Amino acid sequence: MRVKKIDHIGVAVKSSDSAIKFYEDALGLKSAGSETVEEQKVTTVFVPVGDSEVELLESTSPDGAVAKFINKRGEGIQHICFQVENIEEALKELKEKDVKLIDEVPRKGAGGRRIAFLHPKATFGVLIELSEI
Ligand code: CMX
Repeated sequence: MRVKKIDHIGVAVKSSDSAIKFYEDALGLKSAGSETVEEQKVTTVFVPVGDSEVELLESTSPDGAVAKFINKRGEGIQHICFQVENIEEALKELKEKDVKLIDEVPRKGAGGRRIAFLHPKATFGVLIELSEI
């Protein structure tokens, strides 16, 4: 598999409106609009930063993964996303290497991208997302 770059860093927030204000007013960045991904019970706001992005994540439901994360750990970095050349090939290779996967087949993420998560228990406590553009 080939990891091309850090695509984005996902940050779990209680209110994306408040968080956007900080990124725009304090840091001078510009958000690229929001999108709700119903399947993941989350509203995402991407904030481009150079060649990478910050993804603000607000849960749409108290039982969503992001709401559960905030309840347990508070707001903060929820995942790191690596952009890969070929997501099926990457998942196949990781499975062969016995890496615990959350998604054995890609699912649909924000922007219609194909994504898959690796389990944080297998990745030294960091939820890793793979994404293929
Ligand atoms: N980073 C690191 N560790 C995490 C974590 C995260 N984001 N989320 C959960 N964990 C840890 C928990 O702390 C817990 O550890 P302990 O057993 O030591 O207490 C363990 O993983 C299991 O967590 P849980 O709360 O008991 O179980 P969940 O039902 O919340 O499942 C997970 C956890 C990772 C499998 C689930 O959140 C998941 O499938 N995540 C992938 C999807 C996702 O996060 N989508 C949101 C992002 C949307 C996007 O970018 O498009």
